[in-house]
Amino acid sequence: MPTDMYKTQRYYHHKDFQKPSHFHAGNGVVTESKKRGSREIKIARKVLDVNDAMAQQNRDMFAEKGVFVINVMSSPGSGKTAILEKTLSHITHEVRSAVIVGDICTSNDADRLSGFGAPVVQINTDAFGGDCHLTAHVIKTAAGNFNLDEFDLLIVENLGNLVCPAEFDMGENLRVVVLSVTEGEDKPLKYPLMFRVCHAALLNKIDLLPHLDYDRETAVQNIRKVNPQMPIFEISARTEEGFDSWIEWLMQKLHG
Ligand SMILES: Nc1nc2c(ncn2[C@@H]2O[C@H](COP(=O)(O)OP(=O)(O)O)[C@@H](O)[C@H]2O)c(=O)[nH]1
Ligand SMILES: [Mg+2]
Repeated sequence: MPTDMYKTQRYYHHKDFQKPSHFHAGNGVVTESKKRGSREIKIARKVLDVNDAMAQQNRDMFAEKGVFVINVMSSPGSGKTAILEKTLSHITHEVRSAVIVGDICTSNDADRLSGFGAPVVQINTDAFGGDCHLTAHVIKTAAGNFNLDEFDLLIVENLGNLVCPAEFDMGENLRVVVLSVTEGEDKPLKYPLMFRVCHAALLNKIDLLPHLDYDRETAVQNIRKVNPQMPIFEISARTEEGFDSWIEWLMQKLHG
């Protein structure tokens, strides 16, 4: 796992500088929250280092239990939940799966993802300050709702955001970014860290292409500029076009 990637390439998270409640990942380790200038960077580094340590604990725990963890990230509305609905319907007959889904408010996504043969835990970050990403600490707590011995795959739908979730390792094995064709071709260049830390990109909503002024080649090239080797799957969660390749790749990663 390229955990050092997080240390060298991430940006410092805006709310870590401003809001004491955002230090939940620090679990009491961080005591100063309102410093200015370079001191702030020191504090943020400490928070991120604490998160990395907890992520490693999660990784060890998941490995011991034989659970493969994927972290699905994107901006709001690009189709994470829709893709996971279809993905679960393809795999749960053969892969014992569980889901953790994060949102600031509501259990809408948990409701949508229930009924596909995988138990779902919804996290609402509103309860601890409205954080715009999940952390290793939160995942550890949420995973405590499952008997991990009973599962082979844990899917995490992160909060809708192309920035902050990329900075927080949670101990996952695989990170997947979803980019829908309605978002424009330039997003990989605008939010490069997300595309750098992920292992695959899903270009979703290709059923809409006939209605859009969207340059597929440019979108793929922009992803390649940031992450030359990354597999890119062009899919539609509506029609399931492209799902065979995506599911096959996911199963290879799971069993490989
Ligand atoms: N046409 C089309 N709509 C989609 C597709 N995937 C998702 N949507 C729609 O996009 C909206 C946002 O999807 P959702 O799964 O909630 O996105 P999330 O916020 O990333 O979880 C919903 O209205 C979905 O029905 C797709 O492949 N094609
Ligand atoms: Mg969703």
